[in-house]
Amino acid sequence: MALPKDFLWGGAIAANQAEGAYKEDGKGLALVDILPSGEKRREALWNPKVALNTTYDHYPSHEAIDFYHTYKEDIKLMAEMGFKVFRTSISWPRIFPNGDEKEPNEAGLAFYDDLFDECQKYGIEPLVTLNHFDTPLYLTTEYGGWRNRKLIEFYERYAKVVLERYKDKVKYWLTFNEINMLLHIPFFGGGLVIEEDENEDQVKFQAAHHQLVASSLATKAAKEINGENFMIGCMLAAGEVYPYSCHPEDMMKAVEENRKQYFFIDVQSRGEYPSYTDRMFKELGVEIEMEQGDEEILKQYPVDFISFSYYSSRLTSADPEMYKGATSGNAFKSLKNPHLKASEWGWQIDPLGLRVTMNNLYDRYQKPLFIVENGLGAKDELKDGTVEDDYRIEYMREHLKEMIEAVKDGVDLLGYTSWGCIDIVSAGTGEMKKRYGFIYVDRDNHGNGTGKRYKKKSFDWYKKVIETNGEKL
Ligand code: BGP
Repeated sequence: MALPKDFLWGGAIAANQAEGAYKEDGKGLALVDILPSGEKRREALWNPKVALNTTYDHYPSHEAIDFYHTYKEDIKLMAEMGFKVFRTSISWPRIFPNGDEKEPNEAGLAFYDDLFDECQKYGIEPLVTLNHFDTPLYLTTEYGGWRNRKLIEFYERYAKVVLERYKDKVKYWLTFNEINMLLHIPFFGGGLVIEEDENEDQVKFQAAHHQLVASSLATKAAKEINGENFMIGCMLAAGEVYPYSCHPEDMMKAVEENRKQYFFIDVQSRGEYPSYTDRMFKELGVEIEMEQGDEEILKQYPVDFISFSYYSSRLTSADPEMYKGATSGNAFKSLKNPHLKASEWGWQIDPLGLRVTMNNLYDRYQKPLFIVENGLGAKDELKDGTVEDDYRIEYMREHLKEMIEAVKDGVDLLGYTSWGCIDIVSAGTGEMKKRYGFIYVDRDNHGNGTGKRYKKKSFDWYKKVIETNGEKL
């Protein structure tokens, strides 16, 4: 058997894409609660000022799939598939509605007590992300988001409250979802509204510094509260950046592009800024404002494991002419790889790229890895109470094969949680029609539908994969 017998098979969602109940039991507004779906969402994400000053006709996070009320039914279905782990996030504004309060909202805390109890009832380990694109909106409107160092204090207070509250229920914690997304979608990643005349890289990397310090303070709190019983991980939107050609200039560009992604994990894993940042920051016109104690806290509290999302590899070229055409459909402005097929949303499909990425991450950090997102977003058709999603089974089978090859290559892998194990709202499009789940949810892009759950063909397939610990794909 290639995988360890205690391999953590499961699935992942995020509070803001599943829970709904966006103002229930004292919850405050999150960044995502002012974002519409479809094309308008793209505009709002790239220009948050639009979102802050516009009233749209629908906000997908407001009801999502109503997981806040259906979690017992949904966790039961995940237990039926044999999940060992279930990844979700805590909605920060459920605990601190504005984010800068001194005392937490008890009703918000009580909800997650019930949710984690439900997981434990089936022997399912919760894997909890502290912040998954849903920073309290007030921290943007009042403080400017993560560009403001004050957010370190507010995040540390929030982390201490939940780490203490759930210390007997949650062992696996992630500090920030896709922390490098700050570079690609700064509003999602850092609640940042960047002015035209600002040096965008300066704002983003200073915000990144604040998040890196906050991440270490959360790790410090975890170790003080629960010693070695907590596992704290960082989380990267990963996907090896390939050079478009064997021209040495393309190779050097790929080294630089990979470093820009790895930078966040380098700091959280090694506990210090890598030497290449001197030149990288100088070329970007970035000067990080450090405060007394920052370097010590980073050094003393590195993460225990490296988690990441993988949807595809990426492609870069040193030749600006190459960027005249269309790039692939994801947020990384990657060139289209002529050797790869793409999903209906233009995300290229590269299973072997997962093995490449896993080997490079493990060689670089020599810490356990955890795949916390991987899956295929598709336009599933519900027919006769099910979905014949052979395309999803094919996508996952090919990626799991390469994941197992990477383990045979010597990579230490803790677990695998497929993204969107139940249909939820897409982060990038805000739509329900981009479905990832083994479970179909009867809800459309405008929140209409019965909300009923239906097992897709992949439900029983994944159940068998887990039962055989990856032997039967
Ligand atoms: C990642 C996010 C997830 C998830 C995933 C799929 O960036 O961590 O929240 O949404 O992307 O993206 P999408 O939902 O846009 O298809």
